[in-house]
Amino acid sequence: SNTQDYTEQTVHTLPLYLTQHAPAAMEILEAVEPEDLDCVEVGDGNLNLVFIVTNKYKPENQVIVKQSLPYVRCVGESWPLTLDRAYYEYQALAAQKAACPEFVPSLYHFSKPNGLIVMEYLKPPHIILRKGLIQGIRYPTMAVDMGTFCGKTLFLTSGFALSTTELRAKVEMWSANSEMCALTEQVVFTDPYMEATNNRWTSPQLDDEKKAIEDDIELKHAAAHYKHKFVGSTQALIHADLHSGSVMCAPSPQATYVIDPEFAFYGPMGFDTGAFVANLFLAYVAQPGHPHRGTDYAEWILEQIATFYAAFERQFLELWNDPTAHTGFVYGRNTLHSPEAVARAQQSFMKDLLADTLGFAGMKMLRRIVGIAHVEDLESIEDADVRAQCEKHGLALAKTFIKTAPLISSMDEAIQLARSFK
Ligand code: ADP
Ligand code: SR1
Ligand code: MG
Ligand code: MG
Ligand code: MG
Repeated sequence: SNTQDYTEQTVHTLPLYLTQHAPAAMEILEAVEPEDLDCVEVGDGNLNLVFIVTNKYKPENQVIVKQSLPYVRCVGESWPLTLDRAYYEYQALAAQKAACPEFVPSLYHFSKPNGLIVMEYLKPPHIILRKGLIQGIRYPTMAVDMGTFCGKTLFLTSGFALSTTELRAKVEMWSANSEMCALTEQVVFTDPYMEATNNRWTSPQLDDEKKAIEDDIELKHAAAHYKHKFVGSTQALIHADLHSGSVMCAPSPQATYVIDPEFAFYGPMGFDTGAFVANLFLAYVAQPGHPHRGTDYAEWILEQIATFYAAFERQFLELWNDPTAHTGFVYGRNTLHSPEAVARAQQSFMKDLLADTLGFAGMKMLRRIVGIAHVEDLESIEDADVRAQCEKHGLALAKTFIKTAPLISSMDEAIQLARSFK
């Protein structure tokens, strides 16, 4: 990507930038002059800058500005990364908003050369779901909302809704987000299975576990299968970073929003459903490190996994059964129309999708325990021995999912495995 026309924004430069280049954002802010605006930088993700911009005179008028840096924020300038990720994030937010408007923030401005997006500010009491889970908050509709989001976005961007020609055009466009895919290929599918300087784990408690991963041919064989599928499958426009840090929720009235789809591309549906359940399973295995929540909060998390997946399947099949939504070539209605044929197609497709979900979930759990980027659910456990116990539980579950996903017959069975591995 081209950094020639790029200016990294600061809290001091952003007011003038918005005044000169982002009229729609200024209209939302109801502001005219740079002096009307206050900015703070609040980014807590691994990659980018995020600013909250406020109209000083009408403090309820606020927007979010997200800007790509020409490198990976949590590593530094030694790991360059394309500014174009903002372009794919903007396009993915627009596509997800079209498929599922209720759970996606509104967009106000985009600059490709500056890698900069202005969008709706999700105000407090909205917080990042991961932080809510760490606080022990129970969200009444979050799991159903996320199932609905995945069901709509994955079905409606896939060959279930598109012709072969339409799908190929989308695949071509999204294939260019390859630098972001390459990052995932490295940090999720490769580095955790070998000696790599980026890897990190609770040491010495997990030293033997890490070595065992590198020596486990069956595990590495299965991991290679999922890497191949990640690279080769073009099922749907996937978010591709759908962890609990990419979801913002308010508790009551409950609201749910999905943010941060900068890794989006045409990939396997199970990578999104798998990422989401992986992060709930990680929150679950972390519970002994957060004892004041009590065991019933751990059970509540497991219930959310079941509720999410049931809502996802319900939404997906509802669209499949609707002739105005199922207009694409996959299991096309021209040849498969008898109730028996449809039932058979639905059963076999959903079985394969469950296996992908669990396999990718295992991959996403394992990388968060021995790879470069960890999760706060586990990192916030200060006692290293307690944390290592939780991480061992997570690794055992992850390895079982990676090696045996096609043999696990339901999400309830996967949840039962999580309970039994304690
Ligand atoms: P990164 O790509 O660096 O992970 P994110 O898009 O996840 O960046 O944003 C980082 C943080 O900024 C989020 O964890 C959240 O706290 C805050 N944030 C991002 N977008 C919004 C938004 N639309 N409304 C409110 N807060 C947001
Ligand atoms: C350098 S790895 C950083 C990670 O953070 C992003 O949100 C993705 O999950 C990526 O793998
Ligand atoms: Mg993020
Ligand atoms: Mg991101
Ligand atoms: Mg992840």
